[in-house]
Amino acid sequence: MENATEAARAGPAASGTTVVKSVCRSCHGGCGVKLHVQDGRLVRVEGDRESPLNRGRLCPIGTRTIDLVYHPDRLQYPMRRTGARGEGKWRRISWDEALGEIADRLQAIKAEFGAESIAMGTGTGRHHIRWVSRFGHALGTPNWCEPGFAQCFHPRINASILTMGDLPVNDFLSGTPPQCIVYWGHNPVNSGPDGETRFVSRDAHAAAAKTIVVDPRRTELAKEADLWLQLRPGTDDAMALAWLHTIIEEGLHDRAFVSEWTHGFDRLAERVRGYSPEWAEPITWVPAADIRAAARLYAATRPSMMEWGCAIEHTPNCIQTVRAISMLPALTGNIDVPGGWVLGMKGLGRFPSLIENLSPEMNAKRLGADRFKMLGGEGADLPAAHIPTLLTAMRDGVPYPVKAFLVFGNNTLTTFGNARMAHEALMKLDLLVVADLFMTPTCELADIVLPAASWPELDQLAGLPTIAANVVLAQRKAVRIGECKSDEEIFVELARRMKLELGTEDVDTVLAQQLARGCGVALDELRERGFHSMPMRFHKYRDGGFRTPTKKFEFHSTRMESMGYDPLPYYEEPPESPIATPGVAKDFPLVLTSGARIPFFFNSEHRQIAALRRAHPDPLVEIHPDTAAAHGIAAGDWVWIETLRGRIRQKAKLTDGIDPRVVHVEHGWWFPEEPGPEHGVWKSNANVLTRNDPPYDPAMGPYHLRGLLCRIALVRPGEA
Ligand SMILES: Nc1nc2c(c(=O)[nH]1)N[C@H]1C(S)=C(S)[C@@H](COP(=O)(O)OP(=O)(O)OC[C@H]3O[C@@H](n4cnc5c(=O)[nH]c(N)nc54)[C@H](O)[C@@H]3O)O[C@H]1N2
Ligand SMILES: Nc1nc2c(c(=O)[nH]1)N[C@H]1C(S)=C(S)[C@@H](COP(=O)(O)OP(=O)(O)OC[C@H]3O[C@@H](n4cnc5c(=O)[nH]c(N)nc54)[C@H](O)[C@@H]3O)O[C@H]1N2
Ligand code: SF4
Ligand SMILES: [Mo]
Repeated sequence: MENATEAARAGPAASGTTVVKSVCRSCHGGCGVKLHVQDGRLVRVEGDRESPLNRGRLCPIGTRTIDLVYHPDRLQYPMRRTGARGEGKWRRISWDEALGEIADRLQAIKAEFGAESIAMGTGTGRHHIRWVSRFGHALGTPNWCEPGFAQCFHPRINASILTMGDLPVNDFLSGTPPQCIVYWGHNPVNSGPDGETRFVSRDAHAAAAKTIVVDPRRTELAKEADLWLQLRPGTDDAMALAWLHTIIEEGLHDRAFVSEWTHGFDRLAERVRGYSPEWAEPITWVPAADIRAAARLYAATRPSMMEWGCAIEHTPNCIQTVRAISMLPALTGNIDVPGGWVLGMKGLGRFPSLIENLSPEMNAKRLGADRFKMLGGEGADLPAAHIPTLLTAMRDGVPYPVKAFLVFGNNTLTTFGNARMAHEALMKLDLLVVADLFMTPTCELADIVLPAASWPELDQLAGLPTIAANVVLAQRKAVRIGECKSDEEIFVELARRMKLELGTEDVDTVLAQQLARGCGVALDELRERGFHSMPMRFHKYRDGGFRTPTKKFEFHSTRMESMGYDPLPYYEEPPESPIATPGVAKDFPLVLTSGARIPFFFNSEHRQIAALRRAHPDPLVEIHPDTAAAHGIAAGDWVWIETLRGRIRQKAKLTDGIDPRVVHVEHGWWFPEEPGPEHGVWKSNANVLTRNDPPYDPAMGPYHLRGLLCRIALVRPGEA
């Protein structure tokens, strides 16, 4: 049997069981695992004690892998809709029929409207993320999207590449403990976050002498911190500018590093002169003395890690916020040092994205590329389409029609800003194909649904930028369920069926090429061990400089300047806020933030896994007890949360760890147990509340997910 032979190669185990070394990818991933297989069935998932990224530990989600793989609701064969779009009527079809129909309809749409009218979509940090754009490029379309490129991690990646030539991550593995850690809009003990695993992050936390937390909510990390700055959501730019001001005005910066290795220090000093902690206090709601104390503590304590998270990317001033925060480690000499920020060792070679298949004219058609050059054009590492612009093209046909959307692992209706608008757009398509593990509310709108293999069912590689600085990991297929195929296999089969000139090599060939261009370890050898650690080098910029035009860390960004964006960071009030729109604030007086990660779910996933759902059965809205009392709300009551876009309900969790003027809602909620086709997607979905209309970040296009205006009310009997 195919599965058993594959497993046998990976090593012996007790009585009839084989053990396959792999990597968990239920979050962005990284934890080493041993998959125990008996008679072709996964019987145990064990943390790999040898893996430097988790040393045998697994989080609640990883622990429930078997429940995910064998869940009775898993999609196991392709389906075609029989009723109207979104009516929820389906019939089983064969792969042959599914791929045949998709191929024919794509050829017809391409012939009539051009390749650009076909868009590709995927979800955050998936194993197959790069394969989605690869297939799109092979097909000839420049339009592909992923929420992370719009809104999460990729603003950090692209801004870092422009600023210092590479994405920095924290040095968790060299054994040098950080003296200080700053958690800025990031809660890595709950999130299996980007660029690290929660376990290496916890170990660093335990070793750190000092910690500082910048977060509107009193998280577990905030409770333990030396300093907690409880800022107003959406004001991270003002906070970061005040830190820069303090460090520079007080001369706390690392003069040797700054003078030898940075560009534009004087211009930065001039820019931040007016951004004092006193200036920032009324904007951020944090006392100036606390801001100053944090900047001083941070500058005085080295080496220091900057743990930054997606909260800083969820406003339309995202790029300048990211840039301002990225300058703090440079000012304090914490770049590419043990126990600080490090630049990666490039274990994986560049992925063959096939973007060279697109002509300059086709590249120019990428939706949003003309405006958002750091997302869709010359300032992007891998250019992507701008999601609101793409949805508008689907819904309204401008600037040109988008007729087909092929979605590989994204729950569009729950995770894109302004979910109602996303729904209107999907309803207008000629062809919607969704590959997923489960029948999500987004799948329910499709023409064809494809059953995707879950992570223990497929082969892949993983490494920076999604995981660790000097480690490359092999993900291994241990089992297969029903007729599922991996996303990568689906792309290869579809490319072959459409007789495309590119993108038809089998998966292993591409993986082997990528490895050969990187750390050079052979695929088989890597698969046997599960991971490969390269020797880490620090201060790599000392040979030849940073990979920027000036060869320096650029406070003043020459590339942003040449693209027509402000080369220095600035403050901009979120477009909907008590300060920007006092008129709206009269009716919607509370500041709304969303999306803080829950350890039991990954974004919109895992609500159907009984053990995880028991641990967190309902969506919770966090409210200060005084605010709740003023609205007649008690703990556990269902509460309406309403913005200019719409209203949802979540259950009240009262906590004095949140400012009385702020409310936090959980994101990603739908209810797999409720009847289709909606599965309760409009009930508690945070993105009914958010917006995706302008203004956007001028360089990258992010819209507004955190720091909006809302009001709350008790849900009365009979109202729900
Ligand atoms: N209001 C608000 N909205 C947010 C956020 C927030 O903080 N607040 N966070 C934003 C962020 S940072 C992100 S990155 C996005 C995430 O948005 P998404 O990427 O959409 O998030 P997920 O729910 O993790 O994944 C989507 C789907 O992928 C499926 N899936 C899992 N594994 C596979 C696989 O191997 N193959 C296939 N084909 N499918 C698979 C899952 O079943 C799920 O239905 O959400 C964003 N939305
Ligand atoms: N278990 C689990 N792991 C996950 C995910 C998941 O859903 N579940 N999602 C994955 C994804 S896509 C991502 S991007 C990462 C995200 O993981 P993180 O980067 O850790 O982000 P969050 O947990 O969303 O938010 C971190 C903190 O930001 C705070 N916050 C809210 N608004 C603001 C603000 O305006 N400013 C500041 N400074 N802080 C604010 C929240 O209170 C929260 O404590 O986690 C990934 N890993
Ligand atoms: S933290 Fe992520 S990779 Fe690690 S066990 Fe949990 S879900 Fe898997
Ligand atoms: Mo994300």
